[in-house]
Amino acid sequence: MPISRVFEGSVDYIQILDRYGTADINYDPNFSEEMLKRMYIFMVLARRWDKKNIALQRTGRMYTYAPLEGQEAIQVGATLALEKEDWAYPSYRESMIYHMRGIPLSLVDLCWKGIEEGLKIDPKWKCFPYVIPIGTQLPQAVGAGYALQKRGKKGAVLVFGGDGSTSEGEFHDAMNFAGVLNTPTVFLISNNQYAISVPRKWQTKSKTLAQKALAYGFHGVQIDGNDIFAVYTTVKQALKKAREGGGPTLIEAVTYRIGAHTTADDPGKYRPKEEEEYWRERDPITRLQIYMKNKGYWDSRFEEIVNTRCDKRIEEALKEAEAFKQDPKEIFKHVYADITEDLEEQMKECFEEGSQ
Ligand SMILES: Cc1ncc(C[n+]2csc(CCOP(=O)(O)OP(=O)(O)O)c2C)c(N)n1
Repeated sequence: MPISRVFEGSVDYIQILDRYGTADINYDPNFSEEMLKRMYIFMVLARRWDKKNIALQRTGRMYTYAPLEGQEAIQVGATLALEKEDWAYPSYRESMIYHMRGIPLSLVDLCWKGIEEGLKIDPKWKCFPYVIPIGTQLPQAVGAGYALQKRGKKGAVLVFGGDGSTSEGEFHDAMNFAGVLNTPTVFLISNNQYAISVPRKWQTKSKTLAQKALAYGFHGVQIDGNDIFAVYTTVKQALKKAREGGGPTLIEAVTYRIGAHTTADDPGKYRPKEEEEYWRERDPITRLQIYMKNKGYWDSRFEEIVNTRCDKRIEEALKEAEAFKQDPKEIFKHVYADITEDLEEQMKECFEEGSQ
């Protein structure tokens, strides 16, 4: 019986900047001082904004919020790799993408304050509002890429998801269509090890998430998601390939959610403390800081200026967001296109005199 191998595949892992802040000599992109500072400032802004939001939620000034600490390199590195003509489909944990695409931070704040206005994003920013049903943005992004392709327009689509999203049917639908139609789609999966309390090993028996691309006929690669050089370089290459008609890529960015899933979650109930310590030692901001310090681009004075400016921007945006007057009835109006009878009833009940 003749036996021949009909398929063979492998997945590479890419890390350029290690946890001690040392870049691989062969792959160091040698970014300019300006670019390194941009990367650093956006990551610091993301982290300080995140901490502020958690504090605001605790004091009732913000609704349920999805913390991003530890995952800054993915959102900042990937957004910097986008060109103007590209589209971004963020997931709910990649809030900084909106602001980096040009959307005022005050609008992002509004969105986390549960105010619909925050999700009314002008199409000029080429950034889709995030969706809460897990994975639904994936086929939408493939459709958007297909539309660009059909209309002969320039640009690629970068879509984000979590490790949990790879178990959804939408992920597989999206991957299949992207492969078959050769759409200009870059799937960036932030493997932060957990989908709420479900660990990565319960999502799939596959050794990597990246290898799932091979089954759909395109390239998959795993990267260190806490290494902004690896994120930027890999996403940049994948977007270029997509724009040039080379089709989709799946990038699995290995990272860790340092905080809770949302402000309504307590990770202490399902994660060992040592795990958090392990990942804190691999912090994306610290390693870039060491790299920049070694180049003479970072010192404590620079740090002070960055922190002060970021805090000022955060405070100004918050002031603007808090000045926004929303009719509280609005929150009942966007669940369905037309308000249903029972929602109407709930709304009345809620605003009856004397009700809390
Ligand atoms: C279709 C669907 N099922 C369940 C949920 C509830 N849910 C909200 S977040 C979440 C976990 C998602 O994990 P992952 O995709 O890894 O992203 P992460 O939150 O870790 O960034 C789940 C199950 C949902 N929002 N949508």
